[in-house]
Amino acid sequence: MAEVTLVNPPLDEACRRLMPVPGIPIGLCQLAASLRLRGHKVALVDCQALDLDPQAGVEQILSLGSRYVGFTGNSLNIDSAAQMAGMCQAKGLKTILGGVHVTAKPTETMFNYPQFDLALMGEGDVRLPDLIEALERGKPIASVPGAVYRDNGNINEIPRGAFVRDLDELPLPAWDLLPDFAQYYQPPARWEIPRPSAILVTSRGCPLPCVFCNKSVFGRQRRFHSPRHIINMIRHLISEHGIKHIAFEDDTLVINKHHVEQLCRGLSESKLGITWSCRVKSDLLHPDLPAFMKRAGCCQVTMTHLSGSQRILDALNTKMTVEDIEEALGLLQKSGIKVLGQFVVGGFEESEETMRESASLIQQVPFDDVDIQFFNPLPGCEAHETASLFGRFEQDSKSTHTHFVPKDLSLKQLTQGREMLWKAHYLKPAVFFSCLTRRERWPDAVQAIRSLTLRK
Ligand code: B12
Ligand code: SF4
Repeated sequence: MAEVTLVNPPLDEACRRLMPVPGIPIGLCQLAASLRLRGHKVALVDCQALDLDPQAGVEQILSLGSRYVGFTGNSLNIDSAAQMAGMCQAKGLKTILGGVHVTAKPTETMFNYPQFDLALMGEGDVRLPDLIEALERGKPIASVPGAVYRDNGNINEIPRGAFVRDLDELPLPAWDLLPDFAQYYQPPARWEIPRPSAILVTSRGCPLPCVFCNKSVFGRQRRFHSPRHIINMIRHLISEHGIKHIAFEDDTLVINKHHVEQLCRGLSESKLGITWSCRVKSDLLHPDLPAFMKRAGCCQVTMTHLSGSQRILDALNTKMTVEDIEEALGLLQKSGIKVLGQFVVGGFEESEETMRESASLIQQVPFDDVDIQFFNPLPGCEAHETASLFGRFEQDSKSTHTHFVPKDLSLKQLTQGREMLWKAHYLKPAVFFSCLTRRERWPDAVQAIRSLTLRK
């Protein structure tokens, strides 16, 4: 019988459509490993991977017979987490919340969601085992740094302790608690990434000032797993789960040139026979790195937070220039690495003109693929606090989704702008032809044909 069940709550339908591939809940795997290290029995229910609605998720939790149930919650699944917690609470389980949403807004979250008995702010690696042991031994909750709890109608926040200083001291994530990798966590076939693949996050904290970034959990100081530890994790994933590809989801893997060089050297020397991909912020890519990365097995890079308008890049304080984007793309492709351009529309100061600038950049430069996301200033980032100065939040009439709509645009114009960016990519003759001729890219072809029917 598991003593603690950790839960990844479902996203609503609208978010699922935006993010069709479930990501591995790395935080929960990491917490499960830390709990096990301290002798606790743990189970994990990933509602996103198993496509469980709250009711079905709770049935699974109850069947595991735990006394404690820990939910991870971001701002997009906090409601479903609370719905599940309410059902668990009614059955006498102690419900605990952690993750990015409650860390950003602790008192407000506990006030709005009485379904959670307790919460923990920040990194839970050391603190969640501390909390479970305090509960088991009847010790005061106030003795646990980062705890948030109710006391006589008040909500108390205990100051957080220090960050985990040496990430290598953490145990390997408990990937064994997840449902089968090959079945549940695979990227779309059109990305042509070797399968099965797994996500890794190998660093925490970021000193940079992008206004849409929530740094509440990990702070501003960059901490890295050593290349040796990263290679150990990969070896384990290969031997236990047959992994053939690693997607490094760190926002800024390339922030430290020396670290990337060492990692690449380690990957090359250990001859693991895998490929890998990562995310790159264009201005941080040192010109020497792409060749190194390619030799070490990097086959694809996602260039993040893009806009073709300098005005938007500046308004979001990305510190990037349009030239940085063009230069990074050229360097990566010259080294034989495919590039996915991840554009954001609807940022502060977005207008029809700035969206046309993005469409024009997409037309002019040869991204291998693009992804277009709506800007979403969620709780915990600077942009959430200043959003009302630059626009408003509007409900999408076709879903429960809320969009940020900048001052100079209507929601319809914003949606049309996003279509215009898709169209700029998919209607390029080379891209359109490759969509039609390769079966795995047929969903892209459908997207392209849809964008042909776009009415302005
Ligand atoms: C990797 C990543 C992804 C990956 C993998 C996500 C996953 N399932 O783990 C992918 C690409 C799939 C992804 C998708 C999305 N992501 Co994301 N992602 C990240 C990133 C860069 C790192 C997260 C991570 O794995 N960290 C490593 C692990 C160890 O940390 P962790 O999960 O936070 O867990 C620690 C603590 O939070 C805490 N904790 C967590 N859960 C619990 C539970 C309990 C009970 C306790 C006590 C403690 C606790 O302890 C853990 C260990 O220390 C963060 C950036 C960031 N700074 O956090 C954004 C971030 C979390 N993502 C974000 C968003 C918005 C999304 C999407 C909605 C984006 C989209 N539009 O598609 C989706 C939805 C995700 C989902 N499935 O619900 C936002 C969330 C903002 C917010 N206010 O909610 C962040 C903060 C980025 C940002 N904008 O600032 N994401
Ligand atoms: S978005 Fe990425 S680069 Fe910008 S502050 Fe956040 S982690 Fe750092």
